[in-house]
Amino acid sequence: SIPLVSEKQKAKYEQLLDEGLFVGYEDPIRTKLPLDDKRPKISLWGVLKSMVGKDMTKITLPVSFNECTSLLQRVAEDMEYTDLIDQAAHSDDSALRMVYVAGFAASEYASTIGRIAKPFNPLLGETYEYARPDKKYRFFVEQVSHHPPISAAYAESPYWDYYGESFVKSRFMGRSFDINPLGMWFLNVRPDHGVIDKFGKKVPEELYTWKKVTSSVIGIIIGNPSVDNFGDMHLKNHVTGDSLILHFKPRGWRASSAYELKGDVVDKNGKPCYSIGGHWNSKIFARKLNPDGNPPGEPFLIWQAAPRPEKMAFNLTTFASSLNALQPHLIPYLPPTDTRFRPDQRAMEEGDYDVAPGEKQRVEDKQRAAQKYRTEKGIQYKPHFFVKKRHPVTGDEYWEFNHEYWFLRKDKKLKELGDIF
Ligand code: CLR
Repeated sequence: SIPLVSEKQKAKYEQLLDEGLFVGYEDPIRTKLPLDDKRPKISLWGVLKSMVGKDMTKITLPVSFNECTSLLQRVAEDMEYTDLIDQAAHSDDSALRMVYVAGFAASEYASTIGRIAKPFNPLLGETYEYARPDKKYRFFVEQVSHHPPISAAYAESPYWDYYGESFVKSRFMGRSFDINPLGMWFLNVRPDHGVIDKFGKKVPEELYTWKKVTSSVIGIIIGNPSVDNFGDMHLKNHVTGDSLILHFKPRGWRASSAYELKGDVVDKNGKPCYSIGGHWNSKIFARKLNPDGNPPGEPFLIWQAAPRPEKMAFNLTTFASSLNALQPHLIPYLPPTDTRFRPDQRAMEEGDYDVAPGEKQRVEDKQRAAQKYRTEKGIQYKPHFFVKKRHPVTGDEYWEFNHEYWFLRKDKKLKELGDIF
């Protein structure tokens, strides 16, 4: 496994171990769902054609359009390729770190291929945790708002902290179903040998930010729906001043331009340092640029999508298939609000398509009743583990994690968290 080099990395790892990073994750990682996917095939267009202009929260679809993941777990899917940000921490050149950070930011889109299904909309107060002792990270996400639906997440490892909000605006445009992420994502990287900031001072940590690009379901009318991801992702290193605009090309008519992305990392003076190019569904490469007129370096591979085994239920990736496993060692530590306990989603995973809709109705009614109760009593809802604040460096609004979750969890004190299912 990868060594811990800097004092900051060692201190962070000690803290994670102290807070029980490995506890509960002793069981083997699940690699596929227990059952095949036996949903009836229904035409998406047939169901959607009367819903032009509506957003996802207003569209009620038969459960057979759901996949048995929740939007909280879709956020956790960002964790599939954290090796890239570990790699960033092991690089001494800040522009090269940006290359790996960009690879990480783009890598999450590979898993959107073939997933034309609606994840479960999390209930207010629903939580989801996922830790990987083998990769030294842990992840936590909480549904902090219902109208509009907002999930706040915080992931950490000795080498980095990754946090932000998933807040998407969606609209069915008639031909396409567009999903626009509004939230900002933040990444602190702790490089092995520190950072020289833009003023020439040595500091232990750097901060990156970016927003996710637009996702869109296209080909609905022709009956061959697929997911495209497009737009400009603006990545910024606030400590060194490096930046990158990563351009995701819209698929267009020619299949040849599908999945393409490219962009140049520039330093604080605007000098190009690395060029990035590739396809977000398969491979991304980078090459070093020499602005002095010397020829650029040879392209090298920075990321490759994990193989997608055929016949995976709901077309999930191997990684996504691991997320909802209710592993025996984990159960005593989980709060009752964890997605793994959500009955409608569990029914779906187990192929009980008759049970799932009724359970979905029941938990949603329960959520409405709780909201009604709060309104009558004049109680303001407060998320358990996040507070909305202004970011000290960027000034953006963000959700600050209060870190209590892992402390409580270690002593199995999360059992009273809430009865939402
Ligand atoms: C994209 C990456 C973001 C988080 C995120 C949020 C919402 C997800 C979206 C991702 C992928 C596409 C998505 C969407 C919600 C609904 C939509 C799953 C993961 C699907 C494809 C819509 C299906 C159409 C229905 C009408 C059946 O970081």
